Amino acid sequence: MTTTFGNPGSTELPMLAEFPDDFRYVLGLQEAVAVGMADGFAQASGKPTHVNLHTAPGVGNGMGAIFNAQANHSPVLVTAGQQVRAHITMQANLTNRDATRVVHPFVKWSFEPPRAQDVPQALARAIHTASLAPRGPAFVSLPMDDWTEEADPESGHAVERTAEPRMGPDPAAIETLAQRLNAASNPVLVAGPDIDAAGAWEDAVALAERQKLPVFASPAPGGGRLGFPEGHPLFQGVLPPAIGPVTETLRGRDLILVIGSSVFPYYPYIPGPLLPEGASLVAITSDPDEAARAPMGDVILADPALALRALVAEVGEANRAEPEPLPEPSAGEESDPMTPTMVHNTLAQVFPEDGIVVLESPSSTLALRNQLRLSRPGSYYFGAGGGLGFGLAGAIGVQLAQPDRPVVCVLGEGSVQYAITGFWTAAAYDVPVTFLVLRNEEYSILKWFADIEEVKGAPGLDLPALEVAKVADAYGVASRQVKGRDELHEALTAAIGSSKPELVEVPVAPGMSLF
Ligand SMILES: Cc1ncc(C[n+]2csc(CCOP(=O)(O)OP(=O)(O)O)c2C)c(N)n1
Repeated sequence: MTTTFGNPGSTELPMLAEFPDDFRYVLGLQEAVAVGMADGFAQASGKPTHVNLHTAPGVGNGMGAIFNAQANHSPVLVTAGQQVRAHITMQANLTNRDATRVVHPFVKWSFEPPRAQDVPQALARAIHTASLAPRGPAFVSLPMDDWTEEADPESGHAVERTAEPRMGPDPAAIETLAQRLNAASNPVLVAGPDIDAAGAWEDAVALAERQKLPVFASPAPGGGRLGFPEGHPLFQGVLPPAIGPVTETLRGRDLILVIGSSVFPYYPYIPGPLLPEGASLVAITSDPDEAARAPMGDVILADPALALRALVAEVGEANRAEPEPLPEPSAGEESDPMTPTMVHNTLAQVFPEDGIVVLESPSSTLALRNQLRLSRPGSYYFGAGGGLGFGLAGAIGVQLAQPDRPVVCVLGEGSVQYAITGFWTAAAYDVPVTFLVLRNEEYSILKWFADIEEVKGAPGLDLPALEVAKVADAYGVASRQVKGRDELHEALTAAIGSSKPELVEVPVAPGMSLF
């Protein structure tokens, strides 16, 4: 861990004193951005990542992003400065009162060391906690006078130990599952985000091909990463996110195998039976909480990669008919302004083989997935928690962790606002993300939800004249406003090829785009 994201205050300065030359500090101008960058970096590097926040108000600003990091299963070590120990009991100014309680529901562990000498061990424990399944943020509050104390000479043991995170499945459970798969007449695989995090793409493909399984991606709102190549002939699309429609989509299946996903990240509430008639469900997850809270189905608790490898070794070649592949994506009708579908179709034409998408354009999520059909591991990051702000900030972290792969961050102009100061960090640190902003002058997805929820007359859903390109320019990110397919094609090609962060803003027709 040699990269620290953060926003400093007086309570953090002692920690940053004599900052080592072989570490790098990446400044976020607001804590939600610092945490979002750390989240993206942690996911794209696969390594625990440090973010340092300013005592109570800084932690408060970061909370939405800590919530997102938890939903993303992102191994983030969150530290925050604290008043000097002699000041805490009298609650002097800037004391982080109940420091460990505030973040509690959004982290796996929150702690303030009882003695200065315990700081190294507390940090080591937090890093291991964040890195073990299910991965997620851990928090340590650090009184600012601890940094001048001598560490316990024995603390090196705590810091140097390793904890191998992968747990294998029960072989008997895998054998039973293999028998169920072999015996099923119409099984299906639902691939979730933790397949990507576990590095298990090839294993998921091997299982699907061997068993001729049609594959769906787990529902988009909670599917922060892709668990299966979306251009593969067995890929059948993204499951809808609500109870009734999931069951409708899976009707006729007798065995539903879910790997690396909660069952399921439902939203909105559209009731219905949890399973189609005659179907049973088995989920494989490394998260005991996901295992416990699933409303139906059996669970095997294990690392998705190890479980998939064990299963592939156990199942036979199936003799089933392969499903029809999805039809080729169509760009749809020309219009002025363009549809989001046409925008993503244009992006697909210029999108590099090794490109990465970080997505936060709520009303065009499914259109982007369908048009790009990303088919390489580690190519897609989406805020699984649903809190806006992950996209812009996370993209900067992803690009810093993957400097050799071009990152395209696709944003709605509303979503941009939750992490807008991230533009400064991208410019100041020369992080060459391409930002593509879809400008529809409204919160399109909320209008769509209003229809579903039969809400009429809700205020606050329009965004007239929100000048993202001009604001990004002011932060130092070179920006262009383009219109139509040719201009967009040309601007995206230039921005993706550039070694600097650049932004392309394009007006789009409002409304939900599903394809
Ligand atoms: C932190 C946070 N606040 C509010 C919301 C509610 N919300 C969900 S989508 C959305 C609108 C996003 O607008 P925009 O990025 O322009 O995308 P569009 O819906 O137009 O595609 C809002 C406000 C949220 N998800 N997260």
